[in-house]
Amino acid sequence: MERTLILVKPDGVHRGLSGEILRRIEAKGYRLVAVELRQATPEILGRHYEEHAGKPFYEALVEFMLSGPTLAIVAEGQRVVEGFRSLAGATDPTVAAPGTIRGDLGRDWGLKVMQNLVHGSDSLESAAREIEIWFPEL
Ligand code: YYY
Ligand code: MG
Repeated sequence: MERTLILVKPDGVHRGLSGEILRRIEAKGYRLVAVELRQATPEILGRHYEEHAGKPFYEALVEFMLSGPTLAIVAEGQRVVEGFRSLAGATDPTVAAPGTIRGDLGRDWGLKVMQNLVHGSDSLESAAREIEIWFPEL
């Protein structure tokens, strides 16, 4: 069965939205395989965001992701990779469609990096790679 890696980023945990985000994943019908509150490390983030290394927002992104705990989730279901990206909405929360996690719960805070509450793997290959990073035991 298809699996994806979802993160409730430090802004979502700090704002008390972990439960609301888990509720939306479950209400959609996906199964929770693993849920763990974790403090990310530079090592984990270097691997997780390797595709963004060198981009203008990279340092701010890593700093933000180190700023507090992250809720790491593995969810399972048919087409869950695509399905969770759809639930999450567009990267920029200002333009993410209402009804999505980012569109309903996120906004621009005028910071160097977009704080957009969640991460979701963007392909089957990314999902396998990211699940191995966050949950090597799975
Ligand atoms: O997959 P997704 O999270 O929607 O976006 P990515 O293009 O993978 O970027 C990762 C992360 O970096 C994004 O969630 C916010 C931040 N970011 C940014 O702050 N500014 C950009 N122009 C692009 C991405
Ligand atoms: Mg991405």
